[in-house]
Amino acid sequence: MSTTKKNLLLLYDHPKESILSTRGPENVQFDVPNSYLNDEYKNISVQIANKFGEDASEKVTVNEISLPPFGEILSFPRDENFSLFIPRHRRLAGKLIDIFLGMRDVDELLSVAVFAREHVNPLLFNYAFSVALLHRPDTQDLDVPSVIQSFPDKYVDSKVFGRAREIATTIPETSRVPIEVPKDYTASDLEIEHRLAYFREDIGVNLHHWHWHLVYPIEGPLQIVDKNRRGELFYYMHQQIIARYNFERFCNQMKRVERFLDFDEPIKEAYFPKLDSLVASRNWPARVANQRLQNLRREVDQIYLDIDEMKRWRDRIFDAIHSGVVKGENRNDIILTENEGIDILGNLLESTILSVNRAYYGDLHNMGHTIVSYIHDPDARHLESFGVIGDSTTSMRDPWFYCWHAYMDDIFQNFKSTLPRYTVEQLDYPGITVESVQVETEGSPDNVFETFWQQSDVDLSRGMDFQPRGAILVRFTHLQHTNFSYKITVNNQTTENREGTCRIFLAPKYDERGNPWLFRDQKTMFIELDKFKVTLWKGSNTIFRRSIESSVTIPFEKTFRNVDAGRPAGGNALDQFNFCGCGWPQHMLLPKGSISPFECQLFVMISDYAGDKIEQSIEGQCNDAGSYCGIKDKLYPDRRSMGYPFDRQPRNGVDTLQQFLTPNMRVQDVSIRFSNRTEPPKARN
Ligand code: CUO
Repeated sequence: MSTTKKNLLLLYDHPKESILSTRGPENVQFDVPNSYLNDEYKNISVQIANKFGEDASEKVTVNEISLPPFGEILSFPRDENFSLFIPRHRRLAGKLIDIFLGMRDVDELLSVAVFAREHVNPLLFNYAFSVALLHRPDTQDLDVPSVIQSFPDKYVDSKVFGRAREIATTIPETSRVPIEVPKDYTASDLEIEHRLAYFREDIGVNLHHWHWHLVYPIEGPLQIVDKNRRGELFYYMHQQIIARYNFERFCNQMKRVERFLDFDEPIKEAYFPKLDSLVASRNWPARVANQRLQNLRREVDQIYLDIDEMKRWRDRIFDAIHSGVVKGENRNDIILTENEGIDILGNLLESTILSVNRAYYGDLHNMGHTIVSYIHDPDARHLESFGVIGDSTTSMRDPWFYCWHAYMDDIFQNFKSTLPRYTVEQLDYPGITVESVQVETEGSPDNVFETFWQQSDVDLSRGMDFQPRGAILVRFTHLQHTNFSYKITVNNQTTENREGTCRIFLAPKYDERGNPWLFRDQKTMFIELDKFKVTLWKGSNTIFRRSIESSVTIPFEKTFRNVDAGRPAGGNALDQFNFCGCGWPQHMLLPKGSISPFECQLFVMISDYAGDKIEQSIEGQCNDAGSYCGIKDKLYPDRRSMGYPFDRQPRNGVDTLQQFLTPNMRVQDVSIRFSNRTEPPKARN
């Protein structure tokens, strides 16, 4: 990889500092054209460069090019908070992405990015630059740093930063010990919703959500927004988040999350994030319980939104679902078909620039995030910014996120209920029988999953500005499980070898009253654990699959990594490391379970590969976590509707999971046993 290319990644470090300061472990200094600097620095650039240059090991010359017009991008203040859910912000981001994508080569990109780095709001820069690096053909071999590296303040208790500054200035790097962040710092047990804080505030869960929205932008050049089945994936990925959240709630003796329903009712859920924004130099606003929505009149954000308008959008969307027809921009009818309808609906509800008629169906999902994020200051009279629910990098921390997305999911499920039921022929794989399913966890009885707490360290130093260099570690405590594997025996009674897709899901065995489920309720509780292709030889087959291979997750090291330490030098190991960052964190693959083992049902299905298959080569692509993230720049790797076979109402006569089964499916009772112990950090390799 060229040095220029690697230097692009240094622009992520110390986001508020001028580009003249040194950065990276090698203390690289950029030699920047004077015309690129802020007026304040132009006359003293030599002194500043010399001041930092004493420690610099390498100088990188940035070419002066004729810059494209930045226009209103520069009018967005550098110390404002930034959110993709706010139309003006996402419009500016779209323009900046366009500029970055338009640069002819990496040298030009570096040049324009250095200028932007110096003049553009750091959060806006970070988002647009990350989207550009993920999508430019010449930067595919770069590993976009996770957002926690640049903005740890979005993930770490604000109390930590005072201590971090003290350590950075007084304690030599070799003598530093990690700062421990307590597991429970945002609320007490008096707040019942706090039982779920370990899930909502998990770093990996939030980074997954941030990364998903980077890969699937709402706005920007069409070639990066218009991805294969992106509207459907918006539905499915968020549906799975709700299923996982509900599963965790059951494990904590709580009932399913109550979907948001009434725009006029007070919002019960409170949230006090205890985060400071280092960019805005303000704390993130909190929301007390029982606030009511109010119309937004925020000139500063150019948002004028009436609650009645949101109700009209909702009613039109329901009208479209019930009539099966969406009105296009020219009042033309667009049929919501069995297979593609969900994709149209996903883009329309979210909504993205792919919405078939944004003027009519509006911006329901994004504005839900926004209106609640400003509930404390709807007309900006207090000059306050938005709460964590208003930013895709932090929104999963807020309990109300799940109320809103349960509502979004309910709308999608409403549509799914109108679709034809799967027939036995669409589910069965004649001649293929799943004979047994077993979970093996080392040191445990068969069919028992094991969970516990684990500590892991993250380095904050690159996201901290105006202080001496050197790693500053914080130590988090998060959920973890013992690695396990599935052993599945399958009989192929046909006369030839066959191919299939093995689909593995997990759901609670009982509902919140302790009663067995009706299929129509249980089907939305299934969380996907894995999906992979299998070859079935004639006769008996035994399939082994390890939990770390899951098609849902990215490896543990991707979430808790130090980009420099432990990074392989090259070859296959580097390829493995360079998977894209989108994916559910491996440490959250399983729900927490409970001390007296939590009873679940593991569902395994082998579907006929002829109906699943997508013709494409995914060699060398990020394909680590295709189930929730797709495969970058490729078709979604499964032709069936996302969520198959649980995405439809069951055929007539099927009331229970047992009745739903065809011979190529099997259900195994399993349990998740939680041990309330805390393991020390895994040794870094
Ligand atoms: Cu991911 Cu609402 O879309 O947060």
